[in-house]
Amino acid sequence: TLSKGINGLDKILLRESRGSSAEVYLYGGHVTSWKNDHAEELLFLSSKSIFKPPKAIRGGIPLCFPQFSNLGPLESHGFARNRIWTIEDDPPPFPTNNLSKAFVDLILKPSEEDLKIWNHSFEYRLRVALGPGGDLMLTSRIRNTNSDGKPFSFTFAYHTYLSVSDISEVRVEGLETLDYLDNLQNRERFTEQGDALTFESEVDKIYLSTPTKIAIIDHEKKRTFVLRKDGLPDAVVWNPWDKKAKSMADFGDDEYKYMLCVEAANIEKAITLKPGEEWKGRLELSAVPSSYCSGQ
Ligand code: TA6
Repeated sequence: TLSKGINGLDKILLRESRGSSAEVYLYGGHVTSWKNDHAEELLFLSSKSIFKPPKAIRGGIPLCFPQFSNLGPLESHGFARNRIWTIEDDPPPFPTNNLSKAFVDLILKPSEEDLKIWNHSFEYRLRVALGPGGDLMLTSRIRNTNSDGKPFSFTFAYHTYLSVSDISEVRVEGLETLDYLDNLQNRERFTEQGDALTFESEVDKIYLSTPTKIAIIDHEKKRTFVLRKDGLPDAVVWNPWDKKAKSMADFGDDEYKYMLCVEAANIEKAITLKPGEEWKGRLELSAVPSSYCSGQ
């Protein structure tokens, strides 16, 4: 259902038969809420997010396209998250294993303005769906529609803000021993240590060639987020911690304690599409009770 959200911005509510739900703003094609069938909010959304274009919504799942961070000439994280998307009622069908009935298809094409800052035409189709068990599934299909024969390259991330009960009680499994670029050390390349990630200070790492599955364990809530990805070889882990949190106007000073960004991404090797070619990147999030015993 389409309704007016914060500041009169259009949003869509998806509801799955067992009661799980999701909310997507047309502004940014931005998922701002994902709730399980006990109506527990699973994504972090800052209480200070201003919901006013052109500033991106702070939290949920910002779409970073056509450029991750400052890896290129565009504004940080590109412009897809700063644009008004439209609903596409009958998108070209695409092979998908999602049996979901609760979904919405959005599309973004460049405006005349956009073509001035990034001189390529594209069609970016986003499907947001709730699976039968309340899983949240995002599929991005990006097609090069240049009529001048020019290929284009882009980097991409689902900049997902997960809601956690206490960052100091969170572990991440699946990124051990991998190489990463450390954004806090001039993006130099390091190798991760051998056991699960824990958090006690600012972290901003781009892990390379990561597995398709990453687990984020919230000890206090006895809940494990399982992040599955396809077409997205890299993963960013980010928590601003206290100092950086204070420097962000649209982020509460202590909100770093209740969020962790784990971002399915394609960063190290940009994707190149010739005219007519399409890229697909899928993210699937589930939240399962974890019989989590500390230390195991
Ligand atoms: O994904 C991590 C990151 O690149 C951090 O370096 C930080 O800048 C974060 O994204 C948030 O960026 P934003 O433009 O949304 O404030």
